[in-house]
Amino acid sequence: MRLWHQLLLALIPGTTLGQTVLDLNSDGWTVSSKALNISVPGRVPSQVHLDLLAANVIGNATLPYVVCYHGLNDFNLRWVADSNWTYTSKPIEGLKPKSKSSWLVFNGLDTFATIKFCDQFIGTTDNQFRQYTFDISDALKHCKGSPTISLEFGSATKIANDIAADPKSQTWPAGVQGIFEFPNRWFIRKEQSDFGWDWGPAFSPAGPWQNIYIAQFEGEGDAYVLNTDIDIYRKGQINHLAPDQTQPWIVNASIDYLGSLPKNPSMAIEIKELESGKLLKSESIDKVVLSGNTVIGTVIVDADAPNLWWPAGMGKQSLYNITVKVQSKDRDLASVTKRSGFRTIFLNRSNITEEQLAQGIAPGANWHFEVNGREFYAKGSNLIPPDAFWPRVTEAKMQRLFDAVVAGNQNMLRVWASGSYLPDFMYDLADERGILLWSEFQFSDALYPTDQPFLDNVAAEVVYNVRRVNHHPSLALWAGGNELESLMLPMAKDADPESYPALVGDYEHLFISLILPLVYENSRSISYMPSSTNNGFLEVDLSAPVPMTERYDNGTDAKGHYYGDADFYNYDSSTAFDFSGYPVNRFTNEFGYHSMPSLQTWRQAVDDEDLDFNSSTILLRNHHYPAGGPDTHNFKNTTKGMDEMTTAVKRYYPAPSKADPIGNFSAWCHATQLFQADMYKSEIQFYRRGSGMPERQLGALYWQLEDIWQAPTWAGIEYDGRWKVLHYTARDIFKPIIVSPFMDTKTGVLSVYVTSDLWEVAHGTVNLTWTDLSGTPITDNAGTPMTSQFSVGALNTTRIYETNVTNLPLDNPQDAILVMDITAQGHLPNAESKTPTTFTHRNQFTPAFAKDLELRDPQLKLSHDSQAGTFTVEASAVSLYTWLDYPAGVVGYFEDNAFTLLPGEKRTLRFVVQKDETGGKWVDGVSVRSLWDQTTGV
Ligand code: BMA
Repeated sequence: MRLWHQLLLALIPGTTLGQTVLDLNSDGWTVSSKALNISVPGRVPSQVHLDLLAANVIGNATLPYVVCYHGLNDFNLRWVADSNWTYTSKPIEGLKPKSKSSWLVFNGLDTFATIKFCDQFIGTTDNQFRQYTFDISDALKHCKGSPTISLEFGSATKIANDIAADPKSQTWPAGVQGIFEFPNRWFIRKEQSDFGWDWGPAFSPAGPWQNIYIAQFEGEGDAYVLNTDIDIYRKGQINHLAPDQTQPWIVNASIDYLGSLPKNPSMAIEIKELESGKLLKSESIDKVVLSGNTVIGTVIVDADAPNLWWPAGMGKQSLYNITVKVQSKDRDLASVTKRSGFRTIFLNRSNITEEQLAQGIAPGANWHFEVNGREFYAKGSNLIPPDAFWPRVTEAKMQRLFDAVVAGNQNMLRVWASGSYLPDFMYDLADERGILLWSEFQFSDALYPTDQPFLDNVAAEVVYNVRRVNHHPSLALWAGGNELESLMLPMAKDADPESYPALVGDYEHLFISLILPLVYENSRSISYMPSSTNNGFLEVDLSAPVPMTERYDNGTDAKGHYYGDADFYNYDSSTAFDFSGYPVNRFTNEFGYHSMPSLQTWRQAVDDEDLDFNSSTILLRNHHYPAGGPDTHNFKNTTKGMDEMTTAVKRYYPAPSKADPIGNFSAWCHATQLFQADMYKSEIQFYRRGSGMPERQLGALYWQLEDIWQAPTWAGIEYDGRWKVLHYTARDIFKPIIVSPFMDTKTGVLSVYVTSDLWEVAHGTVNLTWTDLSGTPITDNAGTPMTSQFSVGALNTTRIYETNVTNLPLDNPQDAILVMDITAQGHLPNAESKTPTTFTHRNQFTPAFAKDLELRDPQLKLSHDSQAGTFTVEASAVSLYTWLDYPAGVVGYFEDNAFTLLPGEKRTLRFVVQKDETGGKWVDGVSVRSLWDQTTGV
């Protein structure tokens, strides 16, 4: 049973001074719907579904995974989204009735709320992403009885439909707007994927999803800090130009407050290194700028004084605490401490220079990131909302996720447009771990309205969020939205060529004329581009009505010119491994293919009798392809997506056909993951090789890092943190130095490349070993040199071997494997030690696809050393995709997985435990299998 506490009204110490702040975040609220005759205990922050769940109205709260996500609840719980709900507080104690002024502060209401205080109307909200404040001084004076707050949330699904039905509302050419489940999401400023996406459910939650406070003021000098923008940049820095690394740092602190400050306040800024506690700067500023309810002060820090913040793998993540105090006559009026760091991060989209041309870089424009003036290879993936209900996203879970990102050798995540702006704690976790967060405004796969109220609403959202997260060194970029230039505008052009110029005009109005200046005004440190995938810009003129002239497709058509980043999906699996079809560009920010989650994960949400590829539950939980509307039974679309997975498996891998239905289901799920992982690997190694090709390709972010629920999706990490084959494979192919085979299927030419993203030359040895699948060496190593030396340049690639496979003396290409092992010495960027690091990598090539290989039983042996906490695997024949599995109840990852093991080798590995609910018993459930087992056994 859940205990309901009294509404706890705490005084918040520390950050704000001279006023009373009541914290209304607690249990003790009520959630009710008159129409449905439901009234249950609620809390803040929360959402209706979560409170209904806690009260066992929509499931059993003691079964954490079953809740909300069980079976077909995506459809069955639509009545929650389609209803209106009211959150009512208990009587609020601790308010000072005689305060000069009193304000309600909402850090986030989802989405359409009518606010009442003491039963008196206070105001309304219509944007999930904004912070709202309301003056309740009068209402408090007229309050009869004990004060209470009520928040009446209207149904977002219905309101969106009502707006769409209004004849005054904007319309767009048919077929352009991306509809997943609930329609009309583009009219409202709510997480767009709440209305369904091709990887997620459509719950459209409502509620006070962020904190609520009441601030009371007694007079001049009382200030409550609403938001703080700390902008650290090199003197003279301009967002779209490369910063000059010799310039001193400007630290610009700007505080938005409620209340009132005296006419000439001063400011004190103190900057201390987090690790050493060393004071970097302490300065009092007499000349602060007061503008509206914002107070601004600036200090200068010597160019080389701070230790720089670097992304993971490129150096340390040095952090500083910056304390900003607003003072008057030595009295502190407001004080804020933010943890920040010194770095420049710049998206270089400038034209290719003569010097670059001379280096062999193809003409066009750059499209890559530079941190502290250094270009680097961006390795990573796309982050989607980690849950359909943000209030239950815990810091512990996000720690595990971000630890997996770093363990996965990733240094950048694209925070995809159309989830939510990330909470500060996630940027904090990224700051600590060195994960760059390419962040986006929440617009995706649609064209958006441009009426003035909509623009004003967006402007407030943009300003609040840009200022809120600007101090985080992990913040890498702002992008206007997802696929707007690469997909939506071309679709609009096809659908309605006549209205196309007007539609481009609308697009530029919102994403360039409105948003760009708002980003630039609030951040000198971050680059902005209007759309996630683009061909860069022709010109930036900040005084022009459209300050950034996008290139769109106005590049030079001549072959060999490159301008932008690419987004690439191809669901025709027959060409999955044909790299001649992969995009050649400067950066790839999305690519992928979907796969099934593991059996353990399915079981968190689906009953055993439904664990079948053709069960309605499994089919309808697959949203690729999406239903395309509120129809809950679009089997046609979902079957198409399921077929893509099974067809891919059948094309390349041994198709499981096990007697035990669950065993068979599980093996099939695993097979879809093998294909997915291999396909991503094939692409990632191609893109990385491009760093040394004329396109000078400097980034690969695959779609998608993690899951929002248990379903077939593009994710590499399942809902509760379990790694799919993909995350292990990506980890392997994102290592700093890799060896990779490139087989041209048309000519039979096989080239082997070593690619490095270190910033210095590395030297090493490669061993190329041909064996048959029992592990017996092939005579004369099939004419291939066993070993050779190589050097690979900084951020470059080198071909170390080339042959024509059709000419190789192989008796039986279906019984042959080329194992490539490299060992190299090199220095990691900014490494503290002068001793070089040793890098190793193994890759393999088989002339035949896995399904045609003459596999032998590797008779895998697994042993566990409980003292050392390690697992050891041995094989008696070549073991492909050697897979260590672990039971439900524990979250973590093996140090390696899905690897090739040769007979005679021993792999000893640890399982990194991130969370254990089994009391250590999980070790007994660890098992090992390989490709061989896909078709054998139960
Ligand atoms: C791109 C993304 C997402 C989508 C994914 C998979 O379109 O930007 O919108 O979920 O591909 O289809």
